[in-house]
Amino acid sequence: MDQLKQLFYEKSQNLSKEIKEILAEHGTKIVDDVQLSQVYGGMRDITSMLWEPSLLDSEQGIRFRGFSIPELREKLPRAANGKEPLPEGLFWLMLTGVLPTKDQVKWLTENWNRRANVPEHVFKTIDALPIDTHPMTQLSVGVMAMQNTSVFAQRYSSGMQKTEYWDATYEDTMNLVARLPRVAAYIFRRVYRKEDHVLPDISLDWGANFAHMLGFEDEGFKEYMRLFLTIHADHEGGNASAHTTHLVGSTLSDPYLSYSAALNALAGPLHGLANQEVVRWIQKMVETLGTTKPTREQIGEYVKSTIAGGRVVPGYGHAVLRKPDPRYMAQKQFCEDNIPDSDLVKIVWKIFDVVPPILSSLGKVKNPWPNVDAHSGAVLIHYGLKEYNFYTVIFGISRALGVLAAQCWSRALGLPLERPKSVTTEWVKEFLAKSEAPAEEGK
Ligand code: HAX
Repeated sequence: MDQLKQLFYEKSQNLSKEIKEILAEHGTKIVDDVQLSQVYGGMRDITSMLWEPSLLDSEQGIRFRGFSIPELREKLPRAANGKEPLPEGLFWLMLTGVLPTKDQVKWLTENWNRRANVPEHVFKTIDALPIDTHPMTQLSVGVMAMQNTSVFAQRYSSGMQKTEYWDATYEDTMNLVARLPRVAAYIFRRVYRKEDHVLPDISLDWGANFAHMLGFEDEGFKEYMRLFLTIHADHEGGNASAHTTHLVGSTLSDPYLSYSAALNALAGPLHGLANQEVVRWIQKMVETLGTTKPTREQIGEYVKSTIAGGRVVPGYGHAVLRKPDPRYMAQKQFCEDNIPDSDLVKIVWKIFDVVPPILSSLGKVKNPWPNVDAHSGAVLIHYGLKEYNFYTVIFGISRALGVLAAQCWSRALGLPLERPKSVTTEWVKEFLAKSEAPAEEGK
């Protein structure tokens, strides 16, 4: 058994035992109550699922196994001469709850490099799609095309025992994460670089190799890619891509099937597609205003016209957060340190000055602050990756780390099929009539 698998096995066995004890003693404790407005309101905030890799606080933002993003940027191992964390280290942390050493991260990079071979039929499947198919759809199809190699599916059909599910899920997770950058880069070069593909360089870490296969050799871009792939990896379990992975995986669909489903959720404009929408929106603003250096007043008028047109301001607002997203702030800091003079980045910062008061003045927006997607596009454009339809793919590659680590935990803990209760409005009316009846009778 490899060292990461061994550590994960020990940790998950211990937690499994602890959970049994917790449930035996406290299984009937009430952790939440549900209001009718939440039933109609996208189940917002209902405490109802388990997700080990990370936890979101509405004020402080995401914590991965207790570590905030600034702490991770300080504590996780880095590349030689690099300042940003290696995403491999975050995966180790999410899977085991333990910060890895530099040597452990090196081992993981090498392990993924050994697993990274993508079967030829996957490329042929992608090639069969029309070139104008959205890159997120191409990635989802590419992942589905790899499903025939699922260790979980193969072992399940040969009668695998329940106690072995975690092992097969771990193998699929490691193989899939290792292969994803190659598949994503293939799609990028196919669509935007006339099929001039770049082979992997196994001397590089996971993030830098991805940048290399996309065709970007700039060290600044490689550092940003490591940061990007770290901060987008997980956002607890209730967001659409994570929850989709959890739901689909709970039927014992293997990691390829569940993660492909997650990509389809991430591809929605209210979720991951927002990063491409932000850039499209800024470019339209620059075009409409006729300047790459708009004033705050000009930006304010443009924001108001977006809202008056019945559209949302992309990159702003969040279902849980009530403060500026620490993932936005990490990117802002990266830009202040590395590319403070980019015109586009400066526009992103001016938008931050202008949008929150306007959204607050509407009186209905619960969080007027920027989220992660408000910043990333401007940085990618600065380094030359201008093809914004590809941005959500990069988000998707990162998100694999969190949702698949969580899937390993779900299978190790033996979590069951997910099946919440739904109701009809007819049911609601009857429920209200019954709950109001005693008070009426008492009059
Ligand atoms: N611009 C304009 N109006 C906004 C808004 C924004 N950025 N954010 C919220 N609102 C509006 C909502 O549309 C809603 O209006 P109606 O009642 O008229 O329908 C009202 O304010 C209340 O919404 P909310 O409770 O504050 O927000 P939700 O939890 O319902 O939705 C969203 C959260 C992120 C979907 C929302 O803020 C939004 O649409 N933002 C823009 C898109 C975006 O940036 N998405 C990425 C989010 C982060 C993420 O998942 N990344 O992957």
